[in-house]
Amino acid sequence: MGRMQARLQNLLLDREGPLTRELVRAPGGFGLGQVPEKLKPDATTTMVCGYCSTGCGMDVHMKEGRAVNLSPSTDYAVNLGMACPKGWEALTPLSAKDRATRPLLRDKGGRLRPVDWETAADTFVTRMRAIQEEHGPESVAFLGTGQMVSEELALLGAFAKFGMGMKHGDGNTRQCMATAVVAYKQAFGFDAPPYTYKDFEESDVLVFVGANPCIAHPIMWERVCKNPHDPRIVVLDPRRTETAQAATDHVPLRPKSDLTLLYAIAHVLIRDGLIDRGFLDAHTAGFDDFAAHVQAFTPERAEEASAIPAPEIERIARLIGEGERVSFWWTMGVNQSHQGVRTAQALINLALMTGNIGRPGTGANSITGQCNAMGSRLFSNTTGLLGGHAWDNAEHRDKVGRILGIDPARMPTEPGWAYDQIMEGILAGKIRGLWVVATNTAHSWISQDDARAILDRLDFLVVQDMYATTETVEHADLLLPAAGWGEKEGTFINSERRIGLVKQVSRAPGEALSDFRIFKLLAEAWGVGEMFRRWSSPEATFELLARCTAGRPCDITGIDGYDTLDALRGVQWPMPKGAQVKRRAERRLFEDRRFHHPDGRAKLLFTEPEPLPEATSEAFPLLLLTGRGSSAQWHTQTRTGKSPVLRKLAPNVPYVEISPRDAQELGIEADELVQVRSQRATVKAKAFVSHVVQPGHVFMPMHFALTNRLTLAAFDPYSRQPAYKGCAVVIERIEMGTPEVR
Ligand SMILES: Nc1nc2c(c(=O)[nH]1)N[C@H]1C(S)=C(S)[C@@H](COP(=O)(O)OP(=O)(O)OC[C@H]3O[C@@H](n4cnc5c(=O)[nH]c(N)nc54)[C@H](O)[C@@H]3O)O[C@H]1N2
Ligand SMILES: Nc1nc2c(c(=O)[nH]1)N[C@H]1C(S)=C(S)[C@@H](COP(=O)(O)OP(=O)(O)OC[C@H]3O[C@@H](n4cnc5c(=O)[nH]c(N)nc54)[C@H](O)[C@@H]3O)O[C@H]1N2
Ligand code: SF4
Ligand SMILES: [Mo]
Repeated sequence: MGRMQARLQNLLLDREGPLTRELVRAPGGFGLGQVPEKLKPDATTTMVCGYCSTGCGMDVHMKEGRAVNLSPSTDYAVNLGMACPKGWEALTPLSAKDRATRPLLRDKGGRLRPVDWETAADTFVTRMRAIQEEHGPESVAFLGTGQMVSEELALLGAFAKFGMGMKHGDGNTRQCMATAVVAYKQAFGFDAPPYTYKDFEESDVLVFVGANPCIAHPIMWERVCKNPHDPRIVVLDPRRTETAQAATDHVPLRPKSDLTLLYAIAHVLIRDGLIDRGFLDAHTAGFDDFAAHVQAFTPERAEEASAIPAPEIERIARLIGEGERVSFWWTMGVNQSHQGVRTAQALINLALMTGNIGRPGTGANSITGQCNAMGSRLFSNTTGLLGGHAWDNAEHRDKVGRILGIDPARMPTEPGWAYDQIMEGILAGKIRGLWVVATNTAHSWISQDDARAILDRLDFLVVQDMYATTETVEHADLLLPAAGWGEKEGTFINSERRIGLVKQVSRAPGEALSDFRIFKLLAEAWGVGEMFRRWSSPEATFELLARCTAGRPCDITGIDGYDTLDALRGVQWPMPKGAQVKRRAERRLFEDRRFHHPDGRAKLLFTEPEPLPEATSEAFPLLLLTGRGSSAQWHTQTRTGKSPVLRKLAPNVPYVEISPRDAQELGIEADELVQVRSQRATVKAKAFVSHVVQPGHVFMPMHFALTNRLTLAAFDPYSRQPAYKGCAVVIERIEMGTPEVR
């Protein structure tokens, strides 16, 4: 038996019975510590949820070594005994019938056929290598995710870039958080969301911009509801969302007019002396230029842009200026915009101008999306070198190289391409091989007809997923079957920077392997297994990653292993060596008012607002907004779609929300099937006639693949995040003789 075969056999043997210590240590074995032996067969264990970035703690109840049920933890600082429907139903999707259980390889006839892991690994290596040999090492790329544990993200990024010699790799975090990352880096000197969830309870004014936490972060919203200060809750959203309905003040601004409106608020604050000059002088840079810039942004000018009356803008400005503890929260209504970074920074500026940072109940706070978007920001090796380092810094490369035992000469010296550049690279024939891990590009990427055509141009597409039926798998040449949340261990970082533990409470079906094991296997097959010896298990990897953070703002060298995370009930970064952190502690950043730029000051940044990339016109008179439809649906629904309970809690057919006035003008009845057309595509959806959307706007949830057939590929210039919210469409009745939608 060859060496490779022996390793593979060990790998698969592990899956049959409980993994013994002997097997872990066996020569040639992967040496991956496994959790089941740690778990008592009928005990209850604790871990964090694998959907959204809230990061709720769950008590998972085991019977005969397998999870049978779960309930939200009452002693976890995040959720205090609460969970949303997805969390309660988190185990169900694991036993779905369409789980990927064996590697599948597309044959000459175009059909995906089962192969063994050895063939899969061999094919991966042979095909990727052949492409690199013909077109250069940079002709293969990867797309990762914010939905794997940090240990896996890091191993993927390290193997791809240091082992395989890839230069370009990005992830779905680009679709989601890139804007916040850039906004924070430029303003604070480091990607540092400053808040703790306790701030939801401690504010007396909360300003939510382009965020719908009632649906997207229901347990964060529960924390808002626990606020004892009878707070003012201001919601800036073109739609009258569930959150807007529950707020004290809804500002239904025109889409993407936020920038102008926020500048007008700054204008009023300065004009009326409602700013904290002492704070600005001592801890910030750029205020005078900013003040000069917003001089021209009168409430009247903002009224014209936003359709919010000037006196109302003045009123909101005063609420902010006169509040004691004001917090600003933003999500995708800001990030997914052609001017997202500067809009986020306009919010940061408001917090800085009013001294609302580093104190309880304050902050310029970006709410993250996926369970481990924050982990991907620190450890994915995409935009930055792992552990909060920079590619173009030789000292950083040396330090990380030393800790990992990897030659820094193997490290790229600049960031690779962003997601959209990788897609463009495929179109230009520069990228020929792509490895997509835990994201569903053919559903979620913007302007999807183009996206699918682009995927089909690849010489070799590898998809690594839990399910064999995703839209992206349809385009794959090779499918690698992955274990999901609950079937492997590792750590997630939530929105408030809390590192939480994920455990194995169930066995993956068939021959599916954890992503960690798949990466180890492929590294062996590639011939660089030795390079990743130190990454012997997820926990050993965590320890390596922690060491890499030494001296960075995200320093977690004080966390000595998973047991500490468990004992403290999650830990918010930073926790440097020697730091004393209490169990269930809730900590915020910048209490010392020192930011991460060399001069310790935060920067106020600004720009001229730009028009929408695609304005409405006579032919396309309506503006399409997209986003989350319900708390029971997750993204492309590969997971939530498998739960009969969750399916009952949300509409199962594609729909478009339209205002009663527009519906009447177009002669559209409630629940009628209509045609939605953009310059890219025409799709059919049910008309939901609702006051939630304003006349002139329509909304479609992102949970159905057809929504992104309509969207326009436009991006923020600084973050390269797609502008998913705002393209021009027309809605038409389907009458006799209407041509079939293709
Ligand atoms: N149930 C559920 N929860 C989720 C997810 C899910 O799929 N399902 N996904 C998770 C992820 S990854 C993310 S990123 C978050 C997203 O969480 P959110 O950002 O809260 O959700 P969205 O619905 O995408 O967008 C929020 C709001 O932005 C508004 N908006 C659109 N354009 C504008 C604008 O120009 N200005 C302003 N002010 N508002 C605008 C929309 O009307 C929408 O109500 O949710 C996370 N939580
Ligand atoms: N129109 C529109 N489009 C949008 C958005 C919008 O608001 N409007 N929002 C954007 C945002 S914010 C986001 S975050 C993206 C999300 O877009 P995607 O990342 O494409 O969405 P998911 O459905 O979460 O895809 C995750 C994939 O990983 C698989 N998976 C889950 N767990 C694991 C695992 O542990 N290992 C492996 N290997 N696979 C796993 C799932 O089966 C699924 O196929 O969508 C973006 N697209
Ligand atoms: S709010 Fe988010 S983390 Fe909490 S249970 Fe729901 S999906 Fe899971
Ligand atoms: Mo997201």
